[in-house]
Amino acid sequence: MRTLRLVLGDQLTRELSALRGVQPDDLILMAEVNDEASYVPHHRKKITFLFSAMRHFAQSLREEGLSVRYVRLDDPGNSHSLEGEVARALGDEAGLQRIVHTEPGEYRLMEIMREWPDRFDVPVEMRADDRFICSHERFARWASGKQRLTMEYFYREMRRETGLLMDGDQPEGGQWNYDAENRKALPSDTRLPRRAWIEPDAITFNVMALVEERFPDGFGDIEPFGYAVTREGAMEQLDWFIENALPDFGDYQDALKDGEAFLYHSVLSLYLNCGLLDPLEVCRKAEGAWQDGKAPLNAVEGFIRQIIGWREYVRGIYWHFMPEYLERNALNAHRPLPAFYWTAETDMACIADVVNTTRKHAYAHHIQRLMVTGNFALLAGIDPKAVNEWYLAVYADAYEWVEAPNTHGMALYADGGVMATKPYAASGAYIDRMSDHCGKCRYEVKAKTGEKACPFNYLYWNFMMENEARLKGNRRLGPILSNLNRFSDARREEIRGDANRFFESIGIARTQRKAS
Ligand code: FAD
Ligand code: DLZ
Repeated sequence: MRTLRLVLGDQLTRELSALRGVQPDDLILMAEVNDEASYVPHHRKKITFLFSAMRHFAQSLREEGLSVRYVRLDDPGNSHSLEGEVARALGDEAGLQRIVHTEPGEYRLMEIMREWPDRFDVPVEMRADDRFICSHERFARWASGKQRLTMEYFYREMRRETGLLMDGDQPEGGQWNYDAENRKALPSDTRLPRRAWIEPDAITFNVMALVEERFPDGFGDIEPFGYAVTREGAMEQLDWFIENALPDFGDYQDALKDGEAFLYHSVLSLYLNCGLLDPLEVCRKAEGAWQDGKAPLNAVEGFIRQIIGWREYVRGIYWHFMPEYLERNALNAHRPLPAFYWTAETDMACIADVVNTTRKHAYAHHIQRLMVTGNFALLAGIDPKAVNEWYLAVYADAYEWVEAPNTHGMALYADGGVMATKPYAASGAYIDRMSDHCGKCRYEVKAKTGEKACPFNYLYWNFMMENEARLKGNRRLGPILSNLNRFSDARREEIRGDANRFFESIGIARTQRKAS
């Protein structure tokens, strides 16, 4: 039966369920469309990366002798929606008798695709996305009847099921989790490994020109471009990481350093999320490095936990709780996103550094996302919808299934505690301990209030004051709220005054956090 097989931009693997059983006379459809390229104002490097990876993947399928209909963004006749392109392919190509595709990674597209059996005159088969270790059914089984969906327990089940770092039914080394060893600040004389970036080829240069022409005012630098856009390139990046950065990944996982975007992080999420790398193969390579004595257990366990633990868990949370999940706003946060999330024009050195990194690379590492821009948005009470849109737009690895639980749940606590047992709120002292930003900042991290004080300091207490009633039942915040309880009215007034003046100065005082 001649089949139309749709492959999305984040489904670039020959192992994709939609390609299983593909025949030479089938037609594989891939399409660059405005609906996908513009549903948030994507970073221009993200679009460049994905279009180039799509074009390379299409080329590899053709080299295999398969037939591919590849629609470019500037092709005349492009309908600019995935549904429109499926309809056009069915109209233009004779003899297509069914449609096969793999479920999408975002709820908004799932809603559209669920309607396809009624939209098209041929049968439509939507297959599960089995690039993940944990299926939707498996996650639902795990979650069923639990009061708290604790990542650590989910992770242990994934360890048992994959056999990764297992010695029989016990964890290698006797512990499941070595996080306590993984919280070191970076010594000032550290020589970071030099990344081996990949030179753009002709396909990537063409895409760069297209993106420049179509998105002239879009956010983010297109050049220099050094990301891999093929499976082979992504494998090289994986090998580089295992050899050069994995051994120190654990120790400095939480560190921040001014001007250094990557430290010992893998920079593999963009490849994992679009299909160029497979999560299990990545974990097995890391495990192999430990077995060969090339990387310590705290590093390898920490790295594997991010992938078979956090990555699988957030996907489970997303599909388990959508669509209601993103409607939640547990802390009733309504201030608009400050302009400096796009411009980097702020005197807060830590935020300027993360936004600059983001603009350059469409990348920031986890602690930058969580404890700098995420923490600021939490403390300042920024509307979760605006924050989610920003994170979904600016990172090359961002798709809603992974972005939303991390942002909405972990960083903003907007889900009311599904992901985190308490808000990840931190004052300037945390950033000072984990980074060298504060020494370069015009604000004083040791000052708690006043014009020179680090805004994270008074915003921290202002956040606790604004949410005192909402959070008072949270036992993990007990000591902090008891401390707040002892603040005099004058001290509270001073903090509130500093916070309001600061909100005024960055142009976000108009919409206040609404009373609970
Ligand atoms: P490493 O630090 O080297 O970690 C290894 C791998 O583990 C990553 O490649 C990634 O696949 C996985 N991983 C690590 N942490 C997480 C996590 N919390 N959730 C899911 N996977 C994880 N990750 C995305 O892939 N896409 C996003 O859109 C995204 N948005 C985020 C938004 C916020 C507010 C926060 C706090 C985190 C977000 N993350 C997101 C998770 C994490 O920050 C990135 O996966 C990580 O920074 C990617 O860089 P890396 O490949 O160097 O990761
Ligand atoms: C992110 C993205 C972009 C920028 N452009 C396209 C595109 O033109 N065509 C396409 O098939 N996919 C694109 N994507 C990825 C999709 O947005 C992604 O498949 C969905 O968000 C589901 O995860």
